[in-house]
Amino acid sequence: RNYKRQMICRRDIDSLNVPFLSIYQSLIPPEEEKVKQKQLLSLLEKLVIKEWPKARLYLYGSCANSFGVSKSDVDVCLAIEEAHMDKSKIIMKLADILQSDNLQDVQALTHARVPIVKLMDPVTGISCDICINNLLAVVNTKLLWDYSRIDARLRQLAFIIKHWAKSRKVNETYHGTLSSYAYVLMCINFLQQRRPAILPCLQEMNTTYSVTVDDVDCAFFDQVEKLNDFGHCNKETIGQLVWGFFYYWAYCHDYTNTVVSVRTGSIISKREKDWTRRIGNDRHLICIEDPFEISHDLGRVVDKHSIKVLREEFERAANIMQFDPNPCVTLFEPY
Ligand code: 3AT
Ligand code: MG
Repeated sequence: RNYKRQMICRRDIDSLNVPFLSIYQSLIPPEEEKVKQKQLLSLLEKLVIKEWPKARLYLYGSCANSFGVSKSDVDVCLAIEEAHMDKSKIIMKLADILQSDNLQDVQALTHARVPIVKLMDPVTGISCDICINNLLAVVNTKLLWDYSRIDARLRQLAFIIKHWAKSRKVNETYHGTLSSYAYVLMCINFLQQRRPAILPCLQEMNTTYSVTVDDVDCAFFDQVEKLNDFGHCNKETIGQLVWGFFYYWAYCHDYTNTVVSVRTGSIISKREKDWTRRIGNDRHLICIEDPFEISHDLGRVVDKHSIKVLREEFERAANIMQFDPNPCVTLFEPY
């Protein structure tokens, strides 16, 4: 590993820009998908408001944070003040309301960790999950969306990393690997760390957007149209960044002592968060701090076995980026 720590990027790295960008282009959802999502959302709004006039629906997750590939499921949050009703009652009621319309496969999953209603809209062919009052996810969706508008390289990098993670089956939280949300945060932090930086730290700038959700203060700078030349001094290309990302996670990241923190735009120590030992099921083997719920480690799903799998995949990817004659194919070979 010491030898590899000094690895310099291959000389023909920029020959990978065109193929990486064409993979990125091929993953972007076509405009008609957005139109269909809006259509489905207005249908759902119409049905929900009949029952709960003050309720509101929000899109969140990859259909709204700009990191969604074509044909992703749509994540919807129902914001509702029904103090007397618990979440599973609302879920059952909501499923009833939707069932009676033309929607298909409506299922109420009341016992899931996050209770949801699942459904399929036969008109648009879109599958959709609706959760209740998960407003922190709506706010973290906005943060990701705002970051994506600062420098085009974030979206390119995150699409490539998510595509790699899905192909290599390391994007499965139920098997102890990381969520898409965690990978996007890793990409944002990686670009905050470049010198010169490609992304700023929006939560450390003056506040232009602020909400309090579930007692958590969420505040950041959101006038990102003023930042669209932020990364211009850094000329790194997508090939170099993909190489750098995998090289960092394979050979440079200090898994024992550090935490990736988008909130501070830096790498912070596990000690200051008291994440140095296992508490309950939180093992903290790879630490990615949630930008708002800062006691929340998105790496907590990772266990003794899956950390090994994950690190071997980072090393495999780094070695392919360095030595393989055709990285744009080999990187994504199905596991
Ligand atoms: P896919 O394209 O569907 O893979 P996604 O962006 O929809 O990616 P996830 O399915 O991982 O991402 O999660 C959906 C959203 O839920 C993303 C984020 O706003 C929120 N979210 C996910 N995991 C967490 C978490 N552990 N803490 C807080 N919010 C989360
Ligand atoms: Mg999703």
